[in-house]
Amino acid sequence: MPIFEKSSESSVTRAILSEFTKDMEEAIDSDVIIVGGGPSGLIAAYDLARKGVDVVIVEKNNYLGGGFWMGGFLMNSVTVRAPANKILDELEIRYKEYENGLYTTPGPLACSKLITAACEAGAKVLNMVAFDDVVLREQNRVAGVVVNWTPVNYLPKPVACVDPISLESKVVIDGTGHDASVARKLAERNLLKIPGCGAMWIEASEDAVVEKTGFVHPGLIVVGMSVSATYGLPRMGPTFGSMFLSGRKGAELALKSLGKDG
Ligand code: 48F
Repeated sequence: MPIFEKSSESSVTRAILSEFTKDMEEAIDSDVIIVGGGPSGLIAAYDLARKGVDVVIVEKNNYLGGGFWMGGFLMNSVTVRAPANKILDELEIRYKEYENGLYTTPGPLACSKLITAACEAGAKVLNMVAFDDVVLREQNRVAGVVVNWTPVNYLPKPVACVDPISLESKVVIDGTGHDASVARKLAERNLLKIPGCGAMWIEASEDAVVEKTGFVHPGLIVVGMSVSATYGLPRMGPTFGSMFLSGRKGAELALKSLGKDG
């Protein structure tokens, strides 16, 4: 007596393909595209999706979480400074106080719970999909992204001529971390200047990243470390409170521009 229900190779392949086709069709037009599924992008996705916004995360890796799986130097504990621990409370992620206002939580636990929160809230995910370029409309407003399969970037030259496709959205959020990939594309076209991150200074950088989070160009919001790269702010290393608060602020600004903040 077999343990599992009867099925076949063709049914399994069809099941995957039909779901993929549906997911892809839904991602073609959305309210908000978030490029990069690190901690700042995930918080933005979580906040937007639970407010009923149609949100798509474009992530070049086959996993979400970015740098949030580890706390630096391949050590698992990630740190968060007050008041961002309130977001850990909200997501029911357990943590410990190390010293006044400085908290630690295991990266694998915190990261997987944040991913779960964003996905459960309804954020759609396209993984192994790399941002390649922006869609620009009148007055150079960012109106979407041009994407390709991540592996295409690693093909040998003779077979690398695979055209990308485009996805449209009302707002794009750059959550690509230090790369600031979306903002950098605008810089390539002389529409922005990107100085890159400054040297390490945790104390100053976390406040500055949250303060500067916002629209850098019509249609484009920067969150997380892409804010730092875009404005030349100091880097902060393995502490994540400002990634949460920046992602949350980015979501609020997106909601406002969509007229859904009421
Ligand atoms: O780097 P990442 O975790 O960005 P973040 O949300 O958080 C930064 C912290 O992890 C840490 C720090 C402060 O605490 O210094 O570094 O700002 O996540 C960025 C995500 O974007 C994806 C990348 O794989 C990662 O998951 N990404 C980067 N470039 C692209 C991209 C691209 N061109 N297309 C799609 N995804």
